[in-house]
Amino acid sequence: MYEIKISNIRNVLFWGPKDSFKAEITELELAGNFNIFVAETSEIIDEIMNSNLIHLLIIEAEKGYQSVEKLVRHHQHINHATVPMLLAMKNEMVDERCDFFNLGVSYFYVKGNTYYFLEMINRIDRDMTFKEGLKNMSIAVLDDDRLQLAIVKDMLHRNQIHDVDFYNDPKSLLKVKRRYDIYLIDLILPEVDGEIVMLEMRKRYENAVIIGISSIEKKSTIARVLSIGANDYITKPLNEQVFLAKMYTNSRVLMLLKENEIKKKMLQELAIKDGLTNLYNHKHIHEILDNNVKLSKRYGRPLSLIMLDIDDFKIVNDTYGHQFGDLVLTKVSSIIKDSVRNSDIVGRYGGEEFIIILPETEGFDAMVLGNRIRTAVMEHDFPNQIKVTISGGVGQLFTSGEQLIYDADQLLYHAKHNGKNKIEYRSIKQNGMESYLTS
Ligand code: GH3
Ligand code: MG
Ligand code: MG
Repeated sequence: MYEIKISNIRNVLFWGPKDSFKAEITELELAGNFNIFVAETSEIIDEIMNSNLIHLLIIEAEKGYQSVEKLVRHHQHINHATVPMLLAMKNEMVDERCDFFNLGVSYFYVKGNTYYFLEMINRIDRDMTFKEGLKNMSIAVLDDDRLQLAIVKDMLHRNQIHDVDFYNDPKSLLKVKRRYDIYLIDLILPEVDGEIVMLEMRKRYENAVIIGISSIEKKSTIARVLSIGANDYITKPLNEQVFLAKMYTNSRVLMLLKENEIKKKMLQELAIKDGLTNLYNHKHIHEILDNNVKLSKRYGRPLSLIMLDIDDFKIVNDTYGHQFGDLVLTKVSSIIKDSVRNSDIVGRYGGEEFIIILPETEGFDAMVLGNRIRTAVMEHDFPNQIKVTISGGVGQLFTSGEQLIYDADQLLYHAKHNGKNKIEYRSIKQNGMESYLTS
């Protein structure tokens, strides 16, 4: 059975005798999730469309071109023009298709094969997703002919595409800082050639959709425009159907690219972050530390590091369960995150061990911050008033990242041996004597 995956189409209106759509109605009922309406005469179409938000209109071609035209014009007039229309034909009707298409009927199927019918429904639904996506895209239109700009403006607005800026000279578009998703660029312009503008936009924005518009139909011109990096070419005078079809196809590529970008970012995040706490993982913390050590040495700026470890966490787990332990880990993470500045970097170094990298921070100030975090954890009431404490060691950069981690780790070890719930820091006095500051 054909699997139907729908996210936009719910309310379907058939226009024609109910009997002639028997097979289609049965298929949609079987697929579930559709509300089906049938208008046997054109008079009740208005009534149904006014009281229900119709997502798809299926038309019986037997009604004939003239009555379909009458209906479409009427609906364009009362603003239902954006509802996609699917024409049910007895045979391929190759000659008539073009006329219907120009009228605004974009989809066709030959009756008798329910597989193709359902495939068509899926395709229309997918197109609707792209059309929705297009509504959120930003578009720049460049044309020196104001009448042409008005025509494009009309077409876009009629199709609910509103984030559009119009430019009538190339220099103003070249000057603008805003990055658009789609550029519609006329070829023949005063002063700067449209092709130069396209080249420049392609250079600036690798993934933008660039469409050349011109009355020139010469194949060599079209080939050149495409070869300099335009995604497509549309000839004037613009035909709304063709224009929109090209906008949809090209924006679809952009949407897929954007989707891929998001997926790539998610994968990159996954590689550097810890799944439970969303803090940076061990490996990434080392990378960040290396960079910060380099920067700190180059500019002679201080760099400190705090290593924190939850006290008796094994007992917490053993007494209240692993799930509760996880909750403690996430809460302690957020307490740490909330206590530091944006420029500080927090990572989960191991099981219940955290590292905070503090650029531009002296050891003493790091110790003060460590203590603030220690107090916040100590004072926090976990569920059932359970209390948890942490210990920590503070290191300041003298020689290398390894030294910084080693010192912080040693001092953490001290803090544990000195009774836990402590932050330790070793200050080096001016006379070279070392002393421990414990809190
Ligand atoms: P100390 O005060 O000396 O630090 O003692 P401790 O019990 O905190 O330290 P120990 O290293 O003996 O035990 C750490 C425990 O942390 C053991 C381990 O099962 C637990 N742990 C590590 N990762 C996780 C985790 O992701 N979730 C939970 N719930 N527990 C974890
Ligand atoms: Mg511990
Ligand atoms: Mg530990």
